[in-house]
Amino acid sequence: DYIKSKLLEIAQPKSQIVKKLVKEHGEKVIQNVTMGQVLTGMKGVVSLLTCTSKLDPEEGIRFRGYSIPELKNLLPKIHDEGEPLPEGIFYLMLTGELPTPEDVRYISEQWAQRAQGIPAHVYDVIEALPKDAHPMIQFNTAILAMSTESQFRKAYLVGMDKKDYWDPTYEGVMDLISRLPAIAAYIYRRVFYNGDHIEPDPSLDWAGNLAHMMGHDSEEAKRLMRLYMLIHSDHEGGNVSAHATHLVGSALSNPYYSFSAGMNGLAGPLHGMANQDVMHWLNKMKREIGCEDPTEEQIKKYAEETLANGRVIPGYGHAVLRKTDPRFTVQLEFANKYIPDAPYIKLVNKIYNVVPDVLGATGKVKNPWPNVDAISGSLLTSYGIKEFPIYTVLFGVSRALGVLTQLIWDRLYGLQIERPKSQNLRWFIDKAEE
Ligand code: FCX
Repeated sequence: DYIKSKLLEIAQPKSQIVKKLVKEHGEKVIQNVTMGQVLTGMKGVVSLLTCTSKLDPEEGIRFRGYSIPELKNLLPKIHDEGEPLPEGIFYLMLTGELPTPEDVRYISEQWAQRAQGIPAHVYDVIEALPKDAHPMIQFNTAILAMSTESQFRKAYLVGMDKKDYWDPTYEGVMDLISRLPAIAAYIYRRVFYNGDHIEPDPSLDWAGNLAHMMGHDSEEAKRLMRLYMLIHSDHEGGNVSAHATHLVGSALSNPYYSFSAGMNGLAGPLHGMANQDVMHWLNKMKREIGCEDPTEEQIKKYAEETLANGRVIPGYGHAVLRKTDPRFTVQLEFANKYIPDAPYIKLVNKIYNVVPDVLGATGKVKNPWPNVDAISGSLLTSYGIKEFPIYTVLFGVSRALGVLTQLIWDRLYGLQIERPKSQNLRWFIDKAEE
């Protein structure tokens, strides 16, 4: 695997730098932390080393220095008009370098081959769950069930030098990522299409195959899936799914355990589940107002009622971003280009005209702008993927690319177990009085 030798070459000097920083600058104070930050979710506290992507509050995400619009031009595609292949962003996050079309093809082939190794018991475990168990329960159970395959644990038991941890981690990550589309599609067809499953097409790319196995075989649906898989792949290190994966991984838990932890976090309504909740919110609004095409005035009233009832407006707000999420913008551009008249897209536009003012008027919401989830479900629905409960699973398939790449780097850097300090309430009260 030439990617492995390349990765080791790139990583060796970097892991030396990390060791040197710890040794020679370990005492350097890098930040003051306030009581407010600790008691409101540690926002802004620099406490993680993440190399795959970086989030700027104003500009949004950059993957290894490249913004989404830049990557749309720079990453290899199947069709000139189409979207970049997620294999390319994986390569970029892994190596820090832009891939050639050959690199992307190599990863596509690797994943298609590795995907064939899903053990039979994984499907048995899924089948043992009730059909109406939320797809995220089924997805996560399947991920855990696959940890029987972990090369890391086997190598660890045999006895492995610390500096080699990254190698079985890489193998596990490649296997895991390769198998997620088939598992997601299996759950989708099980729950919504009576278990009428579709075989993978090994000639297709990773995201195209996911659309194919879900039964959405048009080139348009594949194109959307490539975009979706690209933009959800990473959001630096502190978001719940990335941080949970990293934290659990710091105990040397194998990639399956670590990723499963991240996916449990993604299933929360303030994180990845928001993409499904947006659709519930929209549809409830249409039902309550009693029409398919509510006016902006009606939407405003409904949004105000949501807040008055002590609920959040899903798809809006962000812990770091302070502007419209570029992941929202790129999806809106896609929708405006290909399906401008789709009723759900019209509704998304209207909500965008109204909700930021409603949230701004509360005086407490730090970011009244839409995030990635405000439109992703409407786009999927408009392309025929109408089963909302699968949306967070799709988010999870994509998120694997970033958080698992970072897990490999955690090993390459030789990062230690994570163990921050906690204090009881008395300690905080005493601090306040100091
Ligand atoms: N609707 C209503 N209230 C909101 C809100 C929203 N969309 N966004 C923030 N607020 C409220 C918070 O609940 C908090 O209220 P409190 O003081 O009574 O506890 C207050 O405004 C300040 O919160 P703020 O600092 O702006 O936001 P946080 O960093 O605490 O939370 C999230 C960020 C994303 C969790 C929050 O904006 C939210 O709940 N949004 C709706 C759910 C959502 O869309 N999540 C997906 C986010 C993301 F893109 C993803 O992970 O997929």
